[in-house]
Amino acid sequence: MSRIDPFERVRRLRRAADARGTGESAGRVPPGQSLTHKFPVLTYGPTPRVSTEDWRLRVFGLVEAEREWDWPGFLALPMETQTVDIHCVTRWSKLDTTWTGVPFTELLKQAPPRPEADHVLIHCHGGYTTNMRLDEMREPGVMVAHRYEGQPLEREHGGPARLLVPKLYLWKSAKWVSGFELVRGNPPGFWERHGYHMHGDPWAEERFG
Ligand SMILES: Nc1nc2c(c(=O)[nH]1)N[C@H]1C(S)=C(S)[C@@H](COP(=O)(O)O)O[C@H]1N2
Ligand SMILES: [Mo]
Repeated sequence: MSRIDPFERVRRLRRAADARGTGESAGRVPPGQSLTHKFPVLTYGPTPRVSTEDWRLRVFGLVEAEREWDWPGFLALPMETQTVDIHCVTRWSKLDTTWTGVPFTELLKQAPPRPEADHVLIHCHGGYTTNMRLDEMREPGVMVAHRYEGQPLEREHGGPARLLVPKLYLWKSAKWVSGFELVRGNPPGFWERHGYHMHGDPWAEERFG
């Protein structure tokens, strides 16, 4: 016989249904993922320490004109705030996370890609890299985020600023981002060289290459 009171039992069943994506979160949890209300930190290697004084962001490679922003210059760019679900390949998903940042398309306006460019290799302080298709980098929602839930982005989550690519697994959302290199061809980034999928769509479970 269960000693759990019936209301607690219902709450537990609801939470379990949510974690499977069958409750209120139905249709929002990709296959093989579970919901978390925490915000786990996943970093390979040491956590870089980047002051806003030293911070720079470059767009370079196959562009008509290279551009570099310092922190005040970056903050002067047009900003957006969006609420999105995020999905980590280690099988957690988190719903309704709110981010503020500069849409990637705003950076491209000042550093237009050359016609032959078709991918972007993303560089970070600390050496992490990841690769993206240029057409997907232009999609709404792709931003260099510097605020999370209305607060400055914490260092462990990529502060001062990180890339956010909500529709792909979170390893594409490079923390402590320092540069976008426009390239032709699709050079694998750090995790892509270590067996992760070249694309990383959570709905197609593109986990491993
Ligand atoms: N520079 C850098 N960016 C990174 C990583 C990293 O190790 N270094 N890890 C990636 C991985 S695998 C994930 S799942 C997310 C985790 O972001 P979080 O620590 O804010 O949850 O950051 C991604 N961006
Ligand atoms: Mo990850």
